[in-house]
Amino acid sequence: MHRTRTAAVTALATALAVVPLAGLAGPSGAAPATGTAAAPAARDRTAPTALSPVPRSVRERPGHATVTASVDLVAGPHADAPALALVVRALKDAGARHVVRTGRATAGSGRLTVYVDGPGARRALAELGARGTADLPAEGYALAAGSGRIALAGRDAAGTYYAAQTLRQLLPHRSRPGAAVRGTAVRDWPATPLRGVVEGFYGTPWSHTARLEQLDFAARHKMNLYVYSPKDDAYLREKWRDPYPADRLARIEELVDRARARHVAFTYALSPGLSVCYSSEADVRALIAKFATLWEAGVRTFAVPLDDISYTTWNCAADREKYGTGGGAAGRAQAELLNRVHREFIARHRGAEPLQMVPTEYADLKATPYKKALATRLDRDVLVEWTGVGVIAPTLTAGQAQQARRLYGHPILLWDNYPVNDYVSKRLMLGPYNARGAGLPGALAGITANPMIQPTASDLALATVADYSWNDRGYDARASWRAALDELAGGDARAARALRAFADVNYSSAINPHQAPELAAAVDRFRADGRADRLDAVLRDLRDAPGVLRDRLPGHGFVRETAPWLDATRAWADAARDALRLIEATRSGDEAAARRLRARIPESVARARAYVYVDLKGKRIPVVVGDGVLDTFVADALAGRGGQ
Ligand code: LOG
Repeated sequence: MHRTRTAAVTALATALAVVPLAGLAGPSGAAPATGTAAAPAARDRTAPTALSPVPRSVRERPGHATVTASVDLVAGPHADAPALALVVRALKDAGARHVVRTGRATAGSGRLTVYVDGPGARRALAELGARGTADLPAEGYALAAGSGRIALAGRDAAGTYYAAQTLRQLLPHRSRPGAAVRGTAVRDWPATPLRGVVEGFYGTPWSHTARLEQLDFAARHKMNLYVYSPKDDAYLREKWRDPYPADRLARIEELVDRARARHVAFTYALSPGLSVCYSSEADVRALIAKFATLWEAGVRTFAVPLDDISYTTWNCAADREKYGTGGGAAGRAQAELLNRVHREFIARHRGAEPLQMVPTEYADLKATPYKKALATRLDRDVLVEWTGVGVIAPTLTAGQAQQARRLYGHPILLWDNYPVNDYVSKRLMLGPYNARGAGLPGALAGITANPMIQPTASDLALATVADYSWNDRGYDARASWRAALDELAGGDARAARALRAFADVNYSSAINPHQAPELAAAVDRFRADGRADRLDAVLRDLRDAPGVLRDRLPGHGFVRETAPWLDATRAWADAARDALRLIEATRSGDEAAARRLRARIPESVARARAYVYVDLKGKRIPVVVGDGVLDTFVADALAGRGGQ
């Protein structure tokens, strides 16, 4: 995971540069945003963004393709409609005025021709010296640019869509035609079939808008799964038998439609475990009936999570009589229920995806009667979710995933509890996905990440999960994280710097054990060289970061969601700057200044500790930032231990 930039990444940076052509710098500001509604307005950029996820292979090739005012689009008869829409938008964002769908390219027209799938794309790829899609894995794609044309082709519809997503990143943002894109050939495919997010935490569920935005975000990052499973939505747990009121169902329908248009499978997860009677025919019917209403709403992927329930006490006497007691009995009961859902619902609906389930034992690799019962009795096609060794697995390897596969006897869908913060809601987890070994995605049916209660703030970590899940071998946690900061900042360099300083003090978690790595390094440097001016500059930037973010990203979900942490960051940075002054005053023997600072610092600290996050139940939870670094620095200074 902690790899240096690979040759592929470096090659990429050069291959994707837009050819600088004299006099082409257009006026800024006119390009419409391609991102979500919440994304900050896109600005003109002459260089394309780095490709993320990093493709399997990117080659530079001779020639270039210029975005002309009018572009010919030659699409195969079955070309994916969302992919085509995305290609058109990306071309217009790059300065094209018209994109005209046509049967074949007109030789010598001087117009850029873009081929998407079909015989045209096949021929154009060959002419550009790129291989076709025949031997690519599912969702793979080939893309080539050069000699006045661009060709995209997918192994399947999703592959074409991902080719279009890559084209979107490859093209610059321009408000007028003329940008020239260097000759490039990309060949790419995912490391694991399912990649996405499981909204599976306790606490305030995401809003409807946040979910819609999440689906857009997923698509941009080549993720294809969203599991709808918030623990505090009563219709999914306590009231699992109850039908939805019309307005709620309409909202789910909207999510399903958005997901479909983004090649994301919307998974509806119903958790009956708090009250289900496994041997009750009525309960089996109720579960299937609820799924049937969701099928009508367009859902094609279903899950039955049975985590965080008791499997030693039954919900009805009939179960004890039928199954007996113990883990093996629970495994049998669950397998029977799920098999009925599988056989009587999933198998009878054409187009339904394999059922997913979360076992009650989901966080270890111990051989138990419960797992044995699932392995031997649960229908083969059902995917079993598993969190790794530990609910929050500090590390994960391909070997562990293979062992889980053997133990549960089913394909394993990783439910990774990162960056979820429901168990430490005082904390934001803004660091990258880490400590997951190379080769892990290939041993799994997929990777889903359980996010924070704060949806937009989760994007930093989720972008890195997406990068890892798509291409673990090309994954560089810090490079991926920096790309995520830039994306969240909407290409605004000042906002990106402020975001980085803020994310640094909200970095630590089970998978990133060191808090505030950049600030801690600055403090260490100061301890070594005594250069207070340098540390003060770092602390000043940290102090200003919340204001910069509020100014540069007004109304952005990120600044709304992180408000108490932003306030605490500013207050802690103030306290730390005073602590630094105290160290300096003491060193220079300025007793009066030292006394004044000593009196003032505890007040700043008290203020810094007073900012709270208010949870779903109204509980006020003081937030932490830079813990172990900022507080320690201040405490050391007060104790006279701060200097060299
Ligand atoms: C829950 C999950 C929760 C997470 C972290 C699973 C499968 N279930 O211990 O809803 O967000 O821990 O607190 C869980 O992880 N159980």
